[in-house]
Amino acid sequence: MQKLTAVNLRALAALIALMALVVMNGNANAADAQVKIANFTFEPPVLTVKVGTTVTWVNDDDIPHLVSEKDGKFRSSALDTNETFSETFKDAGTIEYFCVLHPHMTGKIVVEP
Ligand SMILES: [Cu+2]
Repeated sequence: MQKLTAVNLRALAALIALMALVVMNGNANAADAQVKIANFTFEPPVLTVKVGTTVTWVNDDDIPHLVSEKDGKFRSSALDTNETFSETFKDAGTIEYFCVLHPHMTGKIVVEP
């Protein structure tokens, strides 16, 4: 009886680990992408993602930057060093954005169906 319980517990632990793996993989595939802001540049300058992806910008510079869609459809607050801003893209298309404080800083998100 004790042996059986130990085997069951091991099987259960393996199943939980497997489910956790599936969940983590699912998130990585469906969801998250990152744009780094460093040296007054969005990196990568053009990022291609699938519909439904959440893009997170992170400021690696020592000075504040903003992330604003070119027509203001979304706009972050001023991001200090290591601060982030996220936007989820629900429609396919090309989104152009720039930094309000340094308008020469531009980037694009290409959202594919
Ligand atoms: Cu900037």
